[in-house]
Amino acid sequence: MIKTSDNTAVKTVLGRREFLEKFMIMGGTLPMVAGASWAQDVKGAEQALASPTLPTWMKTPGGGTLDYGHVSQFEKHIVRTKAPDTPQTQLFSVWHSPIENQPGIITPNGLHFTVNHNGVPEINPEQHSLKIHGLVDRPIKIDMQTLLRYPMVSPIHFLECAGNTAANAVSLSAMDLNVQDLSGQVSGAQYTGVPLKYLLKEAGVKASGKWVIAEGADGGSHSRSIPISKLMDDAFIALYQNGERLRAEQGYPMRLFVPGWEGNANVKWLHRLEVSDQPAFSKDESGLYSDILASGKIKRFSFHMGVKSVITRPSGTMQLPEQKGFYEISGLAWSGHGKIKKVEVSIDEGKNWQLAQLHGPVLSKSLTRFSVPWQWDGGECVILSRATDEQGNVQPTRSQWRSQYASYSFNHFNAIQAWAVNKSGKVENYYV
Ligand SMILES: Nc1nc2c(c(=O)[nH]1)N[C@H]1C(S)=C(S)[C@@H](COP(=O)(O)O)O[C@H]1N2
Ligand SMILES: [Mo]
Repeated sequence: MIKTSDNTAVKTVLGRREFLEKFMIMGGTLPMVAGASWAQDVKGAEQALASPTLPTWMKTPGGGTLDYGHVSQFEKHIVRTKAPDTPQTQLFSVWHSPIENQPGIITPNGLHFTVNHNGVPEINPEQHSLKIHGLVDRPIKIDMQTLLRYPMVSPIHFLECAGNTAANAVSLSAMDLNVQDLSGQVSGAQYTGVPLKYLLKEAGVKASGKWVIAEGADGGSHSRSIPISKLMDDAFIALYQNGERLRAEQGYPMRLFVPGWEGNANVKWLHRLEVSDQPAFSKDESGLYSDILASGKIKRFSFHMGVKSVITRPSGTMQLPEQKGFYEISGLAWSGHGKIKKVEVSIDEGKNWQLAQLHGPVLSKSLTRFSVPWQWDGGECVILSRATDEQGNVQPTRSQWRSQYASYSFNHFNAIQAWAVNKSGKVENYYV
């Protein structure tokens, strides 16, 4: 029984027996308790209702509703965690997403990974604006209210830090870490924002304008040089993430979003775009975020994030609950070059490969969920996944990747991730 708004009690639910009878007449089948007939089930259900051992939530009115909801108290242990072995301060911090607990391709905003070089500024949107100047015909300054009136797009994209999975790039032996610690600097979200081509056309880029220096309003003035061609293609000013305004950590009130490009180039707290004829070689694009080749030379401007995949279940440090039996191998694949074309999975250390199912939607520069069913025979095995994108880029092996770079270079690591499963069902990071 429930009460309607005018306080009359109405019978809205069938009695337990009525429900079960109607259900059976309609040809429904219920999951049976082993060995019990359905009549016994009904009896059992009636006894259970009368029982004093019913949980309190079945015997008492529920609580109130919050004006801004949060996760169940029983799910509060699923949180971002700090990058292991990275000296962190309030200013420089790196937090990883719990991707082993994420189904699908969208990361909840509160769990999005985050990298901040100068803390998280609290910006008052009323005092914030976007300036576009330099090699333009008409320098412009747009306040937030005006920007929010522009036409917007809402694509789904991944974002990955160039330093994601660095431990596997540089550590000589595979560290026994979980996938959050190893590869949690990647997340997926639906962004909503204003395409940059509208704004650049409004400002009128001069023929000599080839680059844009994007600067953040954080204390360290994080800045990156981006070729105009990318900004005229699919880049946008992100204002929303997963249906709400950006969180402070993600760049509120606005960030630059350059789909498929390394996290660092997606300048948060954006306040200035300076059109230039050459890149700025700012500290943020020359120091920590460069790739050192095996020859010792630096590969300049490696913007794209390469094709990559990782099995998130089962993954590092997990314990399979049964010694053998049915499991689903499930993971994430993505590429900064476009859509994922296929993901192959091996359960025998790469000797044989099978095609994984891609769960739609399969979107360009977005996380893509894949899975294969797996009947574990209880023996030791090594499981791996290998992604190929629509441009034909294939994930390299770790040794193929390593041969290109200096031993200490760690950015853009996209090699195949292997997990070893031992006889007792323990899953561990493993190099193939
Ligand atoms: N202004 C500013 N933008 C920034 C950063 C920063 O410290 N300041 N960090 C960059 C780095 S290294 C990454 S990986 C991404 C992370 O974005 P996120 O915190 O939304 O995950 O933001 C980039 N943009
Ligand atoms: Mo990053």
